[in-house]
Amino acid sequence: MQPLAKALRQQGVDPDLSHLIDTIGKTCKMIAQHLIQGPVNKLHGCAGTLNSQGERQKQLDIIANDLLKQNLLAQTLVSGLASEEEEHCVIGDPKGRYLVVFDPLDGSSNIDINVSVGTIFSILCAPEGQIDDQSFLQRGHNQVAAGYVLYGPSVIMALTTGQGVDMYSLSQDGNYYQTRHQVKIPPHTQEFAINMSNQRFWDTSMQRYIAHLLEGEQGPIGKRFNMRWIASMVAEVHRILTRGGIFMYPRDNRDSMEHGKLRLMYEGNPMSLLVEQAGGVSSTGNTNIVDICPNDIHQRVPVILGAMAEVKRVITYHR
Ligand code: P6P
Repeated sequence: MQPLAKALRQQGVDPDLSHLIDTIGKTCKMIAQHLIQGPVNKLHGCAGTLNSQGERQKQLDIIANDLLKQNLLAQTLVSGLASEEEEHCVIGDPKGRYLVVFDPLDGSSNIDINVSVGTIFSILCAPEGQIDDQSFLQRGHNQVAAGYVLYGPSVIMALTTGQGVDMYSLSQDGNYYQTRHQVKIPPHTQEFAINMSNQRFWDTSMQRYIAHLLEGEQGPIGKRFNMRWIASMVAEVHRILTRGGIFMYPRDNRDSMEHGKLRLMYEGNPMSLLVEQAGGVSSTGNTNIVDICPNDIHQRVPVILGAMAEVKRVITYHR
């Protein structure tokens, strides 16, 4: 098995981009250590603060965010970063080539119950001139790299630089080693992930699709489905990249959910690039997520991603 740096070199990835990805990987090792030590160091629970979107912050949300900011801003490669935990972008080195967008600890409601959480990252090229929030408003297919680090029984990075998806597992020697190469999502599936408790709020198109899906062999879809819901997008996407499936977080008719719950820039786009690079599809139900022209770094987006044939079926229900 080859280490991350060697694998990126062999793929001909720009050395600066490789160095930036390595920095993210090293920072996620630090985050993993804080997660392991969480209970002993009394780092579980809320910090008593709200993030810029009024969401209660866990102590480990803040620690993960601070570690990523500190290590990325120490790089001359980074001209700016944006984070779920920061209202506006944070300016880096004016000569930096890259912008980094991240959700430092996705699924953090799972921390206190010791269920998998993850760091999601997206790397864009920095435009010329002074960096501000507008600089980040680039379509998902502009990403030069995207990935996540899943903190589960193993610490695993899934990464794409536009040449397919590879997975790297953290070893005791502190290095990430390639354990999956050119991951592919099977086009068909019998496993779906959605928060069923929101069923009464969905659009009728989503209600009809899920109703048909639950009718199993006797229904119009004609096959039985199994269900999973981990409430951690990183874990759901990792399952889909590993064994297939479809994940949905649709919009619904509640006030704050007209565009869904998940964030385009640091959840929707990086996960959509990974899924598309692995042969899957990622859609709002009406348009490919990576084609959306963003208008705000924290905008929300409905997400339907995974097995190509199943996502395309959901899209037909939206028409
Ligand atoms: P719900 C975690 O808070 C997250 O942003 C995603 O990781 C996850 O898929 C979703 O929200 C879970 O949402 O409404 O089921 O708690």
